Formats: sequence, structure tokens, C-alpha cells
Amino acid sequence: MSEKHRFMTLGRHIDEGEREHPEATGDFSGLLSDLAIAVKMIWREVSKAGLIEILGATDRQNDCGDEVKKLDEFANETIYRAMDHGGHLCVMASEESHGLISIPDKYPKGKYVLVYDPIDGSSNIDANVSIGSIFGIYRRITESGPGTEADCLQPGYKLAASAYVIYGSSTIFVYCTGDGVHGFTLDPSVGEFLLSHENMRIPDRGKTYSVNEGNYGKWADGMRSYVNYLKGTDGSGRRPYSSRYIGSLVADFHRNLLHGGIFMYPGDSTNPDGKLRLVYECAPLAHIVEHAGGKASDGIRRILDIVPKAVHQRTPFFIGSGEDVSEAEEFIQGRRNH
Ligand code: AHM
Ligand code: MG
Repeated sequence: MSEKHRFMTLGRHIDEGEREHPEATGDFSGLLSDLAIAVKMIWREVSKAGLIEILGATDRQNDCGDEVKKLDEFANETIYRAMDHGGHLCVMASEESHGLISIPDKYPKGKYVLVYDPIDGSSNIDANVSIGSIFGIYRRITESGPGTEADCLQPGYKLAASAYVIYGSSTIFVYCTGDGVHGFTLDPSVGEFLLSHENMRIPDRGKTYSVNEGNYGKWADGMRSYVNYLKGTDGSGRRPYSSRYIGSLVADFHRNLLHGGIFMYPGDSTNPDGKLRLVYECAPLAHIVEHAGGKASDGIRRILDIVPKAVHQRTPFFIGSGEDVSEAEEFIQGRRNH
């Protein structure tokens, strides 16, 4: 590790990035720093989840119909509490909250909007499999006062920043403010995220596909043909692809970002829009992958161009290496079948 990396904390990196914009007020770095504190508190609970009574299901379902785990609730609340009073945000929206999350009257309203999935891959918690958090930050489009739904329903290309955290064998915070994608690994002994992956770039093509193939029988012909194609052989040795599916979007995405490949959650006969949520899962990761040189699509459209109609809207999702995603689109759109 270089000397620069040894001492480049996430906070310092954010501050240095902001200094390159003389017009910046410090609001944005304040917001990201608050977020980093929330993430460390979530990490602390995730890492001791097996030891305390935080594991196990509550008796509630969230707005998407999923069983809500206690850790989901903890993470949702922690992010909210860390972000509600800083004066940076005007409104929030989360996978685990039914409607918009307002900033309490007693606190000032800021110019940014936060959308988040507090714990992604939560069905994996009990099995000690990697999970994550996903964040998107927009500039508000309303003038002042409390933020509204319109502030949350912006297309992904308007994201001011995006980030995800993977709570894995180590905890990594990856963020993008439009100037590259950078990863920081938590050093628990000093309690800081340290720069570990500067300027991440996804390979143009990978050799891995990630999809829940148990749904094969419900897929459309194009999707089946594409996966059959990936499993086939060719003279160049480029295929067959390896299949890797953790079932934790952040973890599957992170691996493919590092090594190349494609993650897919397509629509199927029972869920035409797939499972994943556009606003706080797909758009922030699409923002990151594009800035790392990759691509994200719903099979037809660029994810970042889709204007959401509802906070909890789902979308088919294809994300990863540019050439792989383009190839998937050809099959999904019926332009090729082998
Ligand atoms: P969650 O946000 O409720 O945890 O659901 C999202 C997760 C993703 O992390 C993962 O890619 C997907 O659901 C797995 O779904 P499936 O079990 O249908 O393969
Ligand atoms: Mg989730």
C-alpha cells in the first residue's frame, strides 16, 4: 500500500474532491461524512449480528412485501437519525419506509435528497453471507421547504453522487461523485475507511454471469437464449461463462465491477418488472458502473434515462461490463438468438 493510500481516509478524499469545486459550500462533504458515520454504526451491528438478539425476522412486511429483518430496521433508523438534522437534506426515501421520509420541522432543510436501501440482500443475514447498503444523492428540484415526491423521482442521470457499502470479509465503501469510482476499506483498528481501490474500472468484457437461474422456466425466450449462449462453448475459449450468484446484489455487483461480467434480474412471467427497485437499488449502481466504464440497462433502455413514476418502482436490470450488457440487450430485444 502506498503512503498516500495509507493516510487517505474517506473523509479526506471527500474534502479534497470538494476543494476542486471552489463554489462548493461544504454541504456535500458534510452529507457524505454523516453517511460514513451511519455506515460504521451499521457495520458494527452487522459484524456482531450473530452474537446479539438482532437476528431474526420481525412480524412486519415492508412496502415491497418482503419480510423485514431486525437489522433492516436498525439500519433504516440509523441512516435516518444520522441524516435528518445535518441541514443537508430536504427529504429521504428508503426501501424500508412506506412513503417519503420527511426532515423533522425543527431541523433546517437542505438542497439534497437521499434515497437508500439500508440493507440489501437481507434474506442472507442469517447465513452470514455478504450484504450491503446502497445510496443515491440528488440535488433537489423544488425551490425550498420540505422536499417532495418530485425531488425523489428524478432519473438516474441526475444523480449528484452514488455509493454502496459491502459488509463482507472486509467492509468496503465505494462512491462516485462524477469524478471516478473510488473504494475505501474499513480498517476497524483505526475506525476509518482508507483508500484501497482508486479509480475503479470495470473490464469491457467479463467471463461471469450472475442471475437466479431458478427462474429459468418463467423467463422470456430472449433471456433463456442469452443464458444458453453464455453456457455454450466457442472456438476462442471465451465461453462458457462461469456462473456466480450470491443473491446479494451489492456483493454480486462488487465482484463483477472488479473482475468483469454481468448481473441480471430480468422480468419474468410472474414479475414482469423483475424484483429490483429502480430508485434506490438500480439507479445508484448504474451511476457507479457507467462512471467505471460499464453499462446498465433494463434490456431496452439505459437505466439512468428512466424517469421513475413511484419510489418503490421495480425494473428489469442488466448491469456490468459494457460488451456483456450490450450482448444481453441483443438477445432480450430479439435481435439475435445464438
Ligand atoms: P432486498 O433488498 O429485499 O434484500 O432484495 C434484493 C435482493 C438483492 O440483493 C438480490 O440481488 C436479489 O434480491 C436476490 O433475489 P432472489 O432471491 O430472487 O434471487
Ligand atoms: Mg433491501
